Amino acid sequence: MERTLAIIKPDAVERGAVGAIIQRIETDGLRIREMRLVRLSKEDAAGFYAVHRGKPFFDSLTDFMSSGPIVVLALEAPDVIRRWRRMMGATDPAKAERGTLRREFGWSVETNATHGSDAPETAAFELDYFFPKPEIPAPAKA
Ligand code: 3AN
Repeated sequence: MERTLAIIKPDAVERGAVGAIIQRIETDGLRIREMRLVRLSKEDAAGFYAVHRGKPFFDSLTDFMSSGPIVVLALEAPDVIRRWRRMMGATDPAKAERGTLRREFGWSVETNATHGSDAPETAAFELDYFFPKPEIPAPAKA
């Protein structure tokens, strides 16, 4: 069993696509283990996208990711990292295959509706960034 961090980005939340995207997740058999609506500060976005610091699109990307609420989810399923990325499609919605979320809900290479971790190491970092510990603690021993 594997976990990944999925984000419904500000453009998709603004467009009212949260329900449609979550329905796709459930229909595809991915389990939602955690889910929250959050609003990132620019600093939060910079921390999350630290691997992209120094790239030409970093400033604009962190502006965009802090421009409105996002939905963060911990998804669980066998091979979920690859499966969720396949559901999202290519980074550029214009190049994403028909039927993928970015093709359907994305607008540009930056405002591309969804995010998904790209490897087990990044999934571990990204899941911990938003869900550092279980929100509801395990029950105390009786
Ligand atoms: P992916 O999300 O498909 O793994 P990455 O990791 O290359 O793509 O990029 C992370 C995010 O940075 C993308 N989801 C997109 O929002 C933004 N991004 C990537 N490349 C560009 C670009 N050339 N111009 C603007 N934003 C970009």
